[in-house]
This record gives sequence, C-alpha cells and structure tokens, in this order.
Amino acid sequence: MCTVGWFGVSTLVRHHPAGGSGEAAPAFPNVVVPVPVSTVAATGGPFTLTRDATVSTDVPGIGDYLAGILRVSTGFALPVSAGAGGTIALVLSGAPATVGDQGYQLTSTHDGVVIRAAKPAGLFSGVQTLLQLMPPAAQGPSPVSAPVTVPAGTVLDHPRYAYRGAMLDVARHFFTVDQVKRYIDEIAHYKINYLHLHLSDDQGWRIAIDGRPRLTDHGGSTEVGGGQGGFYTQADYSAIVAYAAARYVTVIPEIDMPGHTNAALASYAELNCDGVAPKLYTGINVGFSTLCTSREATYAFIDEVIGQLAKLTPGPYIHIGGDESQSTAPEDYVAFVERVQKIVESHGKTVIGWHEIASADLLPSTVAQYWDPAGANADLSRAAAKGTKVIMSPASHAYLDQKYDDGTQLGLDWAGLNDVDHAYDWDPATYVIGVPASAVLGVEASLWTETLSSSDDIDFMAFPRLPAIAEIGWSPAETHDAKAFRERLAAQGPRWQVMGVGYYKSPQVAWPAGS
Ligand code: NGO
Repeated sequence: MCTVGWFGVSTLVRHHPAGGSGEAAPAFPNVVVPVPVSTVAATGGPFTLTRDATVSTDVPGIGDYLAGILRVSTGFALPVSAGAGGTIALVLSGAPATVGDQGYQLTSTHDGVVIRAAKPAGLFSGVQTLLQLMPPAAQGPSPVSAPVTVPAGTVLDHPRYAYRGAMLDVARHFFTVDQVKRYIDEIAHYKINYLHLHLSDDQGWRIAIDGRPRLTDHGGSTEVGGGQGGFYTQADYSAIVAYAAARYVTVIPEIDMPGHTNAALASYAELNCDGVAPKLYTGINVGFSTLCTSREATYAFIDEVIGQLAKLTPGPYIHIGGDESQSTAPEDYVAFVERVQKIVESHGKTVIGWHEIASADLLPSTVAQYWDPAGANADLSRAAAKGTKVIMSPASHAYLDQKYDDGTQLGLDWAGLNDVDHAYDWDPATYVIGVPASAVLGVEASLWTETLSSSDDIDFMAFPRLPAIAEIGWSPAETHDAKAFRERLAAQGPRWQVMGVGYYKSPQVAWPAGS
C-alpha cells in the first residue's frame, strides 16, 4: 500500500499494525536508510520531544551523543542519566535475541521512546534510526521551533552482514583529522561500522612511524597534483581511532604493498632493489612501483611499520593492500604476501588485502577484498572454497569515486558510470562467481581521491551512493527494492541540507522541494 506519509514522502507499508483498538494506525514512514528488518506502526502516537524530556542510558557515551545532537537542534536541556526511566531510554536489556550483537528494538509511544539492545553497538544503531525518524531539523545546527516528533511504532532491526565498511583514500590527497572526523560522523549515520583508511600509496605516506622520519617528512610532503600533502602524527591517528570508536566505527589502517609504494621507496633507498630512491610522484598512473621483495631490509621495514600500527589499532584488522603489483614478478608477489601475512599475525592482527592476495596461500583468518567489476576471479573462488572470507567492493557499484554520469566533473570512470540506481543494483551474495553467500563477510564503499581534495568533494561523491552501499550491507536481501529505496533516499535530502552535507542531486531520485 502506498500512501503519502511523513515529509510528504510516499511510504511503502510492509507490515500491518497489530490491531486491537479498532483505531487504524498511520503508516510507518518509509524514511530510514538502511531500511530496518521490520517496522510496525502503532496507534496513540506520535511521541513529541518536549522541553522537560530526559535521556536515560546504560551506555553514557551513547546518551551523550544523542543528547548532544538534540540539544543543538532544540535548545532543550535534555539531561542524561544512568539507568532507565528517561523519556528516551537506551537500555542494554530486554531486547529480543534476534537483534544479536549489532541490532536493536526501538519502541515509540506517545509517552516516550525505548531502544533496547544486547550490546552498545546495537544501541548506537538504534539511535541512528531514532534520529532518522525525527524531522530533518532534529539533526540541524541550530534550534528549531517545529516540534520534534517520532511516529508511534516498533522497529526491530539487525544487520545482514557484520562488516559494513567505508574506505577513504587519504594518500592521493591528504585529509586532515577534522575532515576524517566529519566523514566518520557521516558514515555512522548509515550504520557503517568500519572505516578503512588508505594511508599510503605512490603519491604519499600519511602516518608517522617512529624511527622512520623520512616517510612523513619526505614521503608525506606531496600529493596528486603536487600539493603539500600532509600526515598524521601517531597522536592524530589515535584521535581519529578514538573518535570513530565513540561512534562504533572500527578503524582499519592500510599500508599498500608491495606496489603503490613510491612514497616509501622515495623516502628510503634501501627498500629499492637497485638501492636508489626514486623521485616523489604526483601523477595518477599505477603499477610502476614495488618494494624490493628479495631484500631483508624490506621485511625489517614492514615489521616496524606493522608493529607500530598494530599498537595504534584496537580493532582486529590491518590491511596490506596487495593490489596492482604489476612491477613485482608473480612468484615474488606470492612469497611476499605469504611472509607479510605472518608479520601481521605476529603482531596479533588479522590481514585484509585486495583480492589479488588470493594468488598466495592465505592464512585461515586472512580476508580478501574484491574490487574488480568483472564478477569472476579464479584465485578468489579457490580461496573462498578453502574458507577465505571476502569483503565485496566491486568497483562498478561500490566505488564512490566513479562518475555519476558523463557530466560529473569529479571522479574517474574506468569502471563505468555509477549513478545511485546502479550503486544499489547488486547483491554481495551472488556477485562473484564461486564466492558463495557464506563466504561474504560484508561490503565496503571505497572512496579514492585522485580527483578529490576537499570535504565538499567527499560529500558530493559519497552522497547519495554511500547510503546505497550501507543498505546493501545492512538490510535483508528480501527488502531490496529500488523504488522504495529511492523514496527513503529522498527523505535524506532535507537531512543533508540541514546538516550541511552537499550531495549529488541524482535525477533518479525525487528530492523534496527545497532540499
Ligand atoms: C583501483 C586501484 C586504486 C585506484 C582506484 C581508482 C584498487 C584496489 N586499486 O582500486 O589505486 O585509486 O582503482 O578507482
């Protein structure tokens, strides 16, 4: 049934309210991205946030996060207290078992809102749903006079995949700590729970390594186009990790190797087979660089870098790149990957690598990230058959750096144009021949930055496609529906408008007037 619902957006009702009172409940609004597992509208609502509202919480940081947003947009005091009983209650008990570790149950009545989860990550996801059920202005930068309401009903929700990532390339162009924090806030709204930072490439090395000052002084001193580049001190990096953790986002550092290493090769001559450091590089061609895989100095270097990164990384994963090593002989590449895996393991971390690493013998825990548009890769299907888990980032759908259409000024187009319908039009469980649904760990939206140098550029390329990939990663396959998704997405436009997130107004979406 389609009705005109909240925000004037047409809503698709998938579940009928449990009746009883005889009074028909209004349709539950189709505005939440990723679409929840189930929504049931109720009578007697909506809930309206008033000046005397309170927040109670079993997880202080999440209560503060929510109240922090709503205080700005309402001017209300919204005191946060431990335990239960608040007008908005965030409770770590009583959720149905189906919510698992990342899901939640949200119940909204005239009198208040209760979000229940088994784990803090679930509560945080419930809070994102709550915010999206409020009018867009609830996430705005200044107090609004219009009431902040939440439709009455129950949302029961949990993710399809445990891993929902966003990759940001800070190597091709450097982005400051504040710019990365901004992106973390943006992705957290869509229940993305991993931020993969591409920290090194031919054009720049972006993380300080003790004892290797030239990596950043020299290797970090430029970027694509010849700009001044930049790098994170370890304290900067820890600040990013902590900021992300407070939003239930785990940071995955990537040091790309053995190819994509010109910045490191330029910084330390001993990493080159001929012992000669090349010049810094600011172009965008790929495939010309390789660490010297036959030199012990290379592995000593990798051990230092991975060892320090492991200490800065509370999460389980370290990404070793491994893509497009066109200047490394295939047998050297295989031996290199097998050895580097063990270095990562010796520092207590699990390897992720781009899918090319599947040509090597992978450790049982190693994860491969598929990025090719082709949908077939013999090495990867062989590895999957032996138990390798796969993150799906097919470039034709999940690369946020590809142009929307022929007129898009930013971005690349080597994987084809990728407007929002196309970004949404694939299924991770069937995308790669020979990689069964059971091998898929999750999805990742990759934002490469050869052509992007500002937060405005990031926003424009990420929105509205990042939410498409987020929904593919979170929502049950049976909810996949392009038309209904476009309607939900349309409801995000006014939200981005008030939050100052510039986005591409894809003609495929009927954005509400004024957004
Ligand atoms: C490829 C390449 C990157 C580029 C990107 C641009 C992978 C894994 N390696 O993806 O170096 O930046 O395409 O779309």
